Parts: sequence; structure tokens; C-alpha cells
Amino acid sequence: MSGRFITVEGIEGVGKSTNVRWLAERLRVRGIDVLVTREPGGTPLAERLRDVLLHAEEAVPPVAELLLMFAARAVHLENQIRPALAAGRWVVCDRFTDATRAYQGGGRGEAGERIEQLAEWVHGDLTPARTVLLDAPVDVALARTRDRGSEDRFERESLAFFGRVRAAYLAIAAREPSRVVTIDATAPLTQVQSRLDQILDEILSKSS
Ligand code: Z5A
Repeated sequence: MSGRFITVEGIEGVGKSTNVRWLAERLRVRGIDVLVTREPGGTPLAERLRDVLLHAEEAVPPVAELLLMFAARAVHLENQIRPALAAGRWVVCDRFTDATRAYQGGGRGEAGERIEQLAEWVHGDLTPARTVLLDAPVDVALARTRDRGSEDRFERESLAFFGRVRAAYLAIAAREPSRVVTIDATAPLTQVQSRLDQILDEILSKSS
């Protein structure tokens, strides 16, 4: 079932949303039915949890943040991702559990073992077939989102925080080279997307 499940990861501003939309369009052009979704979020209830996570009006202890991420993920999986995959659709998801490993693990310092226990509990049977990690230095990525106005809880974090998140992502990619493909997100968008096209070709040739 995970053969059609693609996730896109990276720190803020590397181009995830832009390229998730582009990937979905490329799949549609090939006649493939695709669900485009995001985490935290993707269903009405999970979007409400997203709002809590991004705009909480009081301090959110790291353990609560971790559990809320997985609560939103459990809802999203059961009500959106699993039914889509079961119906033969492809799913392209803007962030998934690697974001928890990177942000709550690398960024906040929550124990990796605990995160893996939760991942096993919530979706032990489902791992993305391919994860695209868009990678760029923190200053380059954050500069792309600078003029957006009001910031959420994560966007207010320090450069050091995003540095730890990026390092955690790169460590995941080094550990799992057959799943995670890293793309240099400082390259021009056309170059990033031509690499994405190659990745789609590889996935499609394996699943045909
Ligand atoms: N979070 C978490 O902590 N734990 C978890 O388990 C999960 C999430 C699932 C919300 O995520 C927050 O949730 C997130 C981590 C946390 N917070 N942070 N940081 P989100 O994905 O919704 O938020 P985001 O990462 O902040 O998204 P973003 O700022 O929209 O970034 P993006 O989607 O990667 O970038 P973009 O909007 O596609 O592109 C930004 C700009 O750069 C735009 O103008 C593009 O046209 C431009 N761009 C894109 N690519 C290029 C290239 N190659 N060259 C030049 N310009 C480019």
C-alpha cells in the first residue's frame, strides 16, 4: 500500500509547498489520481490540531507538541491517507513523520526512541515509498519566507533551532538512502523540478 505514498520534507522555505503542487500536477498529467495533503493537517480535525500547534496561546511543553503531532497524524492517516491509498490513489504529502524526527527530535531534543515508538504505534505498517528532502542552508531557506508577515510558533524559533532540524533531516537521509532522496534546494526551481521528474520516473518504472 505504501508504493504510492510520497512525502516532501525540509526546513521552512526550501520549497515544499511549491514542489508538492508541482509533483501532483506532473502525476495528473500522466493520468494518475493523486491526493495532495499536508501535515500537521489534511482533515478538518487535523487542521484544528494544526491551528493549536502553530498558534497556541500558552506554552506547549515539548511532550505535548510531540503527542499532538502524532494525534493529528493518526486522524489524517485513518480518515484521509489510508482510504486514498486503499482506493488506488497516490498520496503526495507535505511533511510526515520525518518532520517529527527533525523538529521534535533534532529541534526540541525529544528522544528518538520515543518518537520511533509512537511512529510504530501510529503507522508501523506504512512508510513512504519515497521521501524528497529539499535541503538548503538555514539562512537561504528562511530568507525566502521573510516577507510573509505574522509568524507562527515554529517560525519564531532561532537559527540554531533550524540548524538542528536541518542536521536531523540530513542524518535521516544518510541512514535511509533508498527511501530519502536529497535535492539541493538552492538550485534554480527548474533544476529542482527536473530532478523531481527523474525521481517520478524511477518510482513509476518500479510500480509498473
Ligand atoms: N512540524 C513539526 O514540528 N513536526 C511535524 O511532525 C510536522 C510539522 C508534520 C508547519 O509546517 C510547521 O509544523 C513547521 C514544522 C512543524 N514549521 N516550520 N518551520 P509547514 O510545512 O506548513 O510550514 P513551513 O515549512 O513553514 O512551510 P513554508 O514556509 O511554506 O515553506 P515551504 O513550503 O518549504 O516553501 P514554499 O512556500 O514552497 O516556498 C517559499 C518561497 O521560496 C516561495 O516564494 C517559492 O516560490 C520560493 N522557492 C521555492 N523553491 C525555490 C528555488 N529552488 N529557488 C528560489 N526560490 C524558490
